[in-house]
Amino acid sequence: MWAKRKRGWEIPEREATPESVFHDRRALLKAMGMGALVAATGAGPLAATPAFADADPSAGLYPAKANPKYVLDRPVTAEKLSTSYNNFYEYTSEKNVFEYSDALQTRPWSIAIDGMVEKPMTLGVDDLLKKVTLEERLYRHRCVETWSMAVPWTGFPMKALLDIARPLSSAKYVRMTTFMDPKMAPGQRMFFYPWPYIEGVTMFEANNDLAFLVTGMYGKPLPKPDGPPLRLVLPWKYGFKSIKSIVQFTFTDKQPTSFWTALQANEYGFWANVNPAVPHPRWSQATERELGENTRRPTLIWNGYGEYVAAMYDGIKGEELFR
Ligand SMILES: Nc1nc2c(c(=O)[nH]1)N[C@H]1C(S)=C(S)[C@@H](COP(=O)(O)O)O[C@H]1N2
Ligand SMILES: [Mo]
Repeated sequence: MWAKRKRGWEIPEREATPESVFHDRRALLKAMGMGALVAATGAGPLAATPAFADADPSAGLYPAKANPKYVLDRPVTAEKLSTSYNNFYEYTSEKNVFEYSDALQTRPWSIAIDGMVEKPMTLGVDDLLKKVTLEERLYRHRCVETWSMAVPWTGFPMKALLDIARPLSSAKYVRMTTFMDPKMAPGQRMFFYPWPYIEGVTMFEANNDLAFLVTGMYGKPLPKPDGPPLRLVLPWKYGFKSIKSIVQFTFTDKQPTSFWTALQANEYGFWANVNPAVPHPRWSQATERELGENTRRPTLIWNGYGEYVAAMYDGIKGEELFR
């Protein structure tokens, strides 16, 4: 069984999940009618990995040209690990998302751009893809739970989305929202979570070179567990900021309250910049374990991306930048 197959980099679920929402997963899955599905998947997690072979109208855009500016200090994580050990609470609060995420239907997929913009609009993801140029970037990813990975993402700079959206100068933040559809995402029937998943960044952050809207990985469209057809990747922040399967970008002058902040504000703040010196209330952030590796590596401030991002935070006083 997946749940018993504990690998070196995993930390116990009870440590990774806020106490206030730690429920009996088995009872919950049963209540959602998923008990049988879990029990039936006896072949082991990797054997059960689906082929992600859905017809995808964007498939011809891959592989995209690599941007050589972003280099890694560690090997690229094996694709079979980064697509079978995931956080996507819309499907499950455990890591075997791939056992459920085939239910995610990524076409048709509408994206709304609204709030403080010159003209609100809704466009299909394939129309959006026609307006941007895809490129591949190697980025490190650091989850707040202390696992990490290094991935070749394909996408376009968030800046390009701002050019399409034309926000008003009064806009200070971009609030992003994941789809809401409990029929397609059984995890959204877990009523104690504040669905839908929401995240936000400042306009400065959205304009930063590193802010990347991702549509693919490993030279192919994003597999279902990783949040297709469009997700954010912010490599200097804890992974929970990198919202998946986005359906709405709202420009606003109010700091958005994210899913995790709404759930547990004392543990998950707005800024969530990676910092090894600031522990999570329930564990240290000093080191991390790459998926597939057994020894821990030191975690770097800003996840090693300080040269690109640290200056954005120079003037900010009295706020918790690292939680
Ligand atoms: N909609 C949504 N986005 C999400 C999450 C989620 O549960 N739902 N989990 C976040 C967390 S905690 C992490 S670490 C990353 C994981 O991305 P990956 O599964 O592609 O590694 O997605 C983030 N984006
Ligand atoms: Mo995470």
